Amino acid sequence: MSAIQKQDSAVYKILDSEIKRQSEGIELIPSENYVSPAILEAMGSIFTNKYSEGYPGKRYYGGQQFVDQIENLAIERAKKLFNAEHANVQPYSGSPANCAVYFALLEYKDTVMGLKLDQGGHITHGLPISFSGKFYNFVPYYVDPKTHLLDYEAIRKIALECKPKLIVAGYTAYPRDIDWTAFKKIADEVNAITMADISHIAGLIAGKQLKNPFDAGFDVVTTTTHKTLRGPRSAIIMCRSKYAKPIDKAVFPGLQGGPHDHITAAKAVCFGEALRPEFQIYAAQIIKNAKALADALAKFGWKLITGGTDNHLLLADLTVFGLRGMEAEEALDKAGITLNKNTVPYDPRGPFDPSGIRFGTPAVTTRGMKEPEMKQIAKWMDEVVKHYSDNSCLERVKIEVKELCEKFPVPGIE
Ligand code: DSN
Repeated sequence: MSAIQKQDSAVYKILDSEIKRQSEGIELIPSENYVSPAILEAMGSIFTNKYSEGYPGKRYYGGQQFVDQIENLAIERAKKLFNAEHANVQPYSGSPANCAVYFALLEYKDTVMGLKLDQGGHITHGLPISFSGKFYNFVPYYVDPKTHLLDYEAIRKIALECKPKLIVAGYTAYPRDIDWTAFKKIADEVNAITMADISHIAGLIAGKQLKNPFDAGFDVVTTTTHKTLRGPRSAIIMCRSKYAKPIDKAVFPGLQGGPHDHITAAKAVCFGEALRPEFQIYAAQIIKNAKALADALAKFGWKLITGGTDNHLLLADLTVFGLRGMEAEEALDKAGITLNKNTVPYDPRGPFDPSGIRFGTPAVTTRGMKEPEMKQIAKWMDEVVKHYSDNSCLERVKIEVKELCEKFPVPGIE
């Protein structure tokens, strides 16, 4: 960072503080991770200087010899990683990727099914004030009110009634495995297109720890690349060949102009990393760590939604301890532990001040932390939550957190 330091002290100062925050604290936001130095280099590379509207071999600017190579490499690696017939690596991020799929395969006001946002869906899965809810007739499905698990029979009944053109499966706060085959069966009964948004669990699928929706016959799979997949902040769309043309057309020129070629380069590096056998060990450890965290918190009397986890994330209802998600998030932040407040299924409170918190293990696992560290983190979380207004407790935990973090450096931070 010597160039920034020399040229722009205001930016340097802020960046330096963020480096300190990331290295001295425990990151439990389940959608965050630390990229490798190679991915950081690709994101900061001279590919950022290039414009390349179009696709490899058919561009609207000159000088594409090497951009075409990098985009083709990213495409081939993505296809191999997820066993996909077609991949588009140009979407800027998850919401634009989902938007492109709808734009390609639906007409205005077509019926679509998605899990209700406050039960673990996503804004692009039909939130009424987002483009998805405004342009399409989203019919929500729900988790079971008692078990908080997906109830496939109840989902089937809604599908038979509303006859959706497309069904979205894939979640931001669902701690359990997804039965892709059950979704595909429901969709086939009503002749609907199947779309999996695997943004949260892409790394666990690529690392062969969770099932791949394409193996169950899904038509379209979207994913961000920066969560468990541990790549740059971006997204890709994969699909069966028969949907390739409309989806490519929807991405460019339908919704986007020039792709971000430096990010495409970083996606190629990310997919290369995820294709290595070590990545499977990483993905397995994410789940082992999440389960260890769940077990330890359950012993402290925590109310975990669905009782635990099959993946990288956990959701806890904190009202049993007499505090709200926001209070817990703030207290844990002061103690050097970052996570996010989150609604729990059938939450009587709203999304800005919900009953729960959401947390997970992708980032701490990247740092090399394992089950013993998860036990320690659970102990700190429990102490903070049960003494959230006791500043001396929060300050002591912050010091202890920093001591642990010093033993587990963040990749890319020296
Ligand atoms: N914002 C992401 C998350 O945190 O889950 C979803 O897009």
